[in-house]
Amino acid sequence: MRKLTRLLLAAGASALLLAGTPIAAQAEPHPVQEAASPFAADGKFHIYRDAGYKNECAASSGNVSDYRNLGCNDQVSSVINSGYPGNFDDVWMYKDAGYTGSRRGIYNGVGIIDLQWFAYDDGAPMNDTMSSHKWTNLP
Ligand SMILES: [Ca+2]
Ligand SMILES: [Ca+2]
Repeated sequence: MRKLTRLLLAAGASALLLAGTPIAAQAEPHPVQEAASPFAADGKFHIYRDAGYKNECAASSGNVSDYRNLGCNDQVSSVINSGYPGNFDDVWMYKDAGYTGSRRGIYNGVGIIDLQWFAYDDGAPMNDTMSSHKWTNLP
């Protein structure tokens, strides 16, 4: 039991460490270029119920204000931003419907294979909590 607690604490600490900035490819000197190749641009933000880009729920070229309309509210565990590079090619991911609550940005051309290791900018865990997303231009 003590070991399990320690593991959970470690996971929580990792999530906190990864909070606070828009998500780009990890540990790459040129994140956008490095990340672009695995995901051919199709103009859409892909959300998946499971980690590893499995069990796709939706691929949206527009904003989605409530994931309940997609049938995967509070279920998303991996995402890919394969929008066309250009204006409004980044995405805000929100914990609550209506583009509210905790949020975290993801740059164009980036995928997150497992959200359990990521947190919103305020430190809240991202896995199985997303409820809306909106295209934007991240700084
Ligand atoms: Ca899930
Ligand atoms: Ca939610």
